[in-house]
Amino acid sequence: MNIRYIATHPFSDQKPGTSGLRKKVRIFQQPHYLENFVQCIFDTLPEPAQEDILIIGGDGRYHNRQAIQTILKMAVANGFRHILIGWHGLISTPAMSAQIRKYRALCGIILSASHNPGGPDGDFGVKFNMANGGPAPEKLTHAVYEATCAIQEYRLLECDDIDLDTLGEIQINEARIEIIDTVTNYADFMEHLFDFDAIRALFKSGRFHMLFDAMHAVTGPYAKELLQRRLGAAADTLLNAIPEEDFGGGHPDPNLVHAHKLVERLFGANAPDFGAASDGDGDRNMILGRHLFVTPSDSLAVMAANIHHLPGYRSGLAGVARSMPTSQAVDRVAEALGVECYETPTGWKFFGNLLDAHKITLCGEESFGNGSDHIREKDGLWAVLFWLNLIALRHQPVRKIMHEHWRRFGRHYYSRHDYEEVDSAAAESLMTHLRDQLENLPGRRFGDYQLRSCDDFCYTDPIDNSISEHQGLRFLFEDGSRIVFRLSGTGTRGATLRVYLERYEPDPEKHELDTQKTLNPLIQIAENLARIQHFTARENPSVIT
Ligand code: VG1
Ligand code: CO
Repeated sequence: MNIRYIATHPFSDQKPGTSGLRKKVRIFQQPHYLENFVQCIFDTLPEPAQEDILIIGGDGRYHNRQAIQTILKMAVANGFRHILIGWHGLISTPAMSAQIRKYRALCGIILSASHNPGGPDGDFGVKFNMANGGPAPEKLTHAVYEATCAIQEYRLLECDDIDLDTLGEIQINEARIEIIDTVTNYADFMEHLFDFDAIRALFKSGRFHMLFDAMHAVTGPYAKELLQRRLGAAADTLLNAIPEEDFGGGHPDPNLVHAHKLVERLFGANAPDFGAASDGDGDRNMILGRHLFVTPSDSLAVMAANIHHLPGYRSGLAGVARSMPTSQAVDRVAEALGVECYETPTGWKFFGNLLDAHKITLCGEESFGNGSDHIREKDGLWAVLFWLNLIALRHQPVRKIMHEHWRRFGRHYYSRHDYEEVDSAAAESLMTHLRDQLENLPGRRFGDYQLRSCDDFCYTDPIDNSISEHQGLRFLFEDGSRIVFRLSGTGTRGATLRVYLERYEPDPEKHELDTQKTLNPLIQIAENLARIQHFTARENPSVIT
């Protein structure tokens, strides 16, 4: 084998964030940059045995194909003998998780910066997932980071690029490379979880119209197979279903701001019954009813309350989990059902142990992520199918489902205010300013709100007892309202401050209020506590979801 040992030098900025390593494309295009990081992943994993499988794929963004060729050549040089690659280089993050589990692979590498924009001036990223199908735990990402600080050499096989567009097998020296159809695999898998007959009947009735916005990203082919071919949705159901390297110049983040064209259709005249969207790598979802936005936190709660109706989940819930900033709506459902509700730090990697130990069936994050024990990632299209199945079974529109839910459990008004690309030092100062006040604030009154407690969230994993500190500052009020502050770990420029606001409303007469208005007193308290305008020099958030 013609393996080259290439001398390199460490880059100081290869610390993985909330979900893999994310940087500007131009940073990844520097000589040795991608190679260093990938070599450090291989160096941190155990030496691959003959039968160990590696899976590679990405969300189709600019630089995806080239990175796959490089990683493939490095993988063979590092001893992998069986490598699976997504057809056309594409694998959504949830499909990757499903493939790792299906083929019992050792690990997977996903080329994606998720919901961040793509193209030559956009972002690129590398996520790596372990044998359970989930993101590498912190212990491993730390080890990879340490390796990146010392790396001197990486291994690369000298060979031609392979053809990513033809399904089938290729042999490179002793290594077997397979181009696989993850769309068919994933769709087959979904058929076991949901009642496809009921959903087909819903579409066939002719009285139900939906729109799905793939945002020019990876879920297009999956949505086409599932919604149109297998479930019979109308041809005009899919928007932006062809993956593009720059996501059509857009920002593939399924929220009220970036998916605004879809939102306008759902809030306009002759609105369809149901709308949904997913992000760059297909793990996020947004759910819309006619003239209604379902917050991801509410979506999680509705799922928890209804999951036992669905074929794949007849045995009900073992427990649930939510990331700390996610609203407490699901906590109320868990309480009513008598199951445990776990509160974890932000990022899907913290759900892995709970899922593997069968402590939870369902989990979610406020950031448009829901998922279950079917895989170890959040899953955008799974969430869409969940809602379709629910609508089909209950014969109710989204609005009715939500109203009944709120009547039973109360409503958690919820919003996240993001201040993007602010000065990093200023953002750190704001957090320090808040941290310095933590001790003195409990018991203090802010208008109608009395502060019960506040802390810097620290998580002890109940399965392996690992500790994760500084996961966000939370302020809890006597009536159950909350304000949470944290800095994003996925941005690629400056810092992003996230302010999470939540207020509980038990009174059904008050379940149709305007979210921002009803949260306004808390928004003012957040400003008082954190002096956001002073530190960020911004008058308003850049994104409100
Ligand atoms: C964000 C979200 C977090 C999510 C992460 C990865 O992280 O807040 O909930 O798990 O993105 O999602 P941060 O650190 O920027 O807040 V994805 O779809 O980008 O893999
Ligand atoms: Co994503």
